[in-house]
Amino acid sequence: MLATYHLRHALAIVLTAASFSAADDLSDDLTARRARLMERLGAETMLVVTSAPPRRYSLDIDYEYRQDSNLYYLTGIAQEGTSLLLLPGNTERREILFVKDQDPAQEHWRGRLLTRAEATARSGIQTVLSSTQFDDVVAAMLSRRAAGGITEKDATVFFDALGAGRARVALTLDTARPGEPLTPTQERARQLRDRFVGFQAIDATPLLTDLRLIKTPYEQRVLRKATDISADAQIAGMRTARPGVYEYEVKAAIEAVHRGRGALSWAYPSIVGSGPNATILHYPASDRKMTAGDLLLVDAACNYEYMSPDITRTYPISGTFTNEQKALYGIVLRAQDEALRVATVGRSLADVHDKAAEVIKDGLLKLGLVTDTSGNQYRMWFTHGATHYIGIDVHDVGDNRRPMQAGMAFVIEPGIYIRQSALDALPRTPENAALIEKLQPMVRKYEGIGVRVEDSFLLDAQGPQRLSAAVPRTISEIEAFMRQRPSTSTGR
Ligand SMILES: [Mn+2]
Repeated sequence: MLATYHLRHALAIVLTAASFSAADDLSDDLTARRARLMERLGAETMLVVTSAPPRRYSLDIDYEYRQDSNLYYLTGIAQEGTSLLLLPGNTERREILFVKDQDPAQEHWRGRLLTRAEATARSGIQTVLSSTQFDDVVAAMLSRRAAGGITEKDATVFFDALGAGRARVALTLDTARPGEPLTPTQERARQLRDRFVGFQAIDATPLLTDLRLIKTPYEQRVLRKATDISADAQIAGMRTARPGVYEYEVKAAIEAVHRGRGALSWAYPSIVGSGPNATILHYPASDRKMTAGDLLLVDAACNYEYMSPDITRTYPISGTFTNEQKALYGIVLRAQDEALRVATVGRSLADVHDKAAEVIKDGLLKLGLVTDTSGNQYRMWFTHGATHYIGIDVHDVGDNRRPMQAGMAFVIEPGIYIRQSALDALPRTPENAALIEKLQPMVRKYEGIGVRVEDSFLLDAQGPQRLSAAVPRTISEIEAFMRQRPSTSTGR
């Protein structure tokens, strides 16, 4: 097994150099993804997946378009108005893609649309029809009529299943959220159930989640590239940060690298929080001028070709950690290191989180920031989970309790955030009053320090690979990097 792995690994490197991002490479991978999904859907099922709607920014301006993750996973098409039908039981046409018609007037305003040949070349789907035919073809299939080049003979298995009342229509229904309006897909399912009979509407999301959890070799290459760009961007941020510089200048330096290296955008809005802002988990503003002695917490990564890694670094902008900063940073770093040892095949992300939490609890106890490690006291200072999957979505789909397998991609991101307000918010019980009295001196000592360390990992046959290893991480690496930077703003 090991020898085979090495051979395949070596071959993959050669292929990467020769054909990375070549269209046939992507279309082959997409074709294989759909084949795996069709096998799980079964012959008596029809899958329907549609695009994300455009979102209004203000008046006649939209937000930058973001394709639906599942549609992108199955087609590689980021163009709005795209839909996919899969009919695994068909003998001829099992895959039909629907794309917007070309329209010179529209394209003059909004940019060119894919030709059908281009849609085929990218997705590997041979049958490409107009998006205006989509509803009619779905209706025909559910009425046992030929349409879109699918003959009655071709669709015999699905039509017979409809006739017998055991067909299934799979849609990405997700979880219905109580009190919230139906999503467009849930609304579509309701309409189909009202109009047609002989089938049950099922949720395709769990099947897609299973597939998306294990990254294909193609996805692994894109994720590596996305992480390389994100790591370079973090390093550009470290070069820019110094006393007198605004947080937004660091953010701009980071995002310039994302866009300058061909990423679509950020994977999530960049978090650049200095001083006390480092204790705000999703600090959005970035308008503070940094001063000597600040720690800067930067949680930023790019969306490159619909792959979203996730990296956080926390560093002293003057180049040297204070003793208090070093004490908290050391705990977080140790939590990540020890949690990483648990990140092996067969263990789960929940186990990895638990290990990180254990190390943080012990560290906080030693510093006098908790008095007891048996309960949830540490939750005052470590307020989030330490792990999540990454992929097309930065918080990618999948259950954290699942045993890990090769091909899974994830982060480990422990953090400690010391805020007086966490103590002040405790209900005023006698026990809490005693606790507050004990903790208060230490909270004062560490007040306003926020630390998070996060790396993106890919689990392969040899164990977890730290994809974001290029960014300085240990105290000595960070201090050496910050001291060796150019001393003027020319490094920006
Ligand atoms: Mn994260």
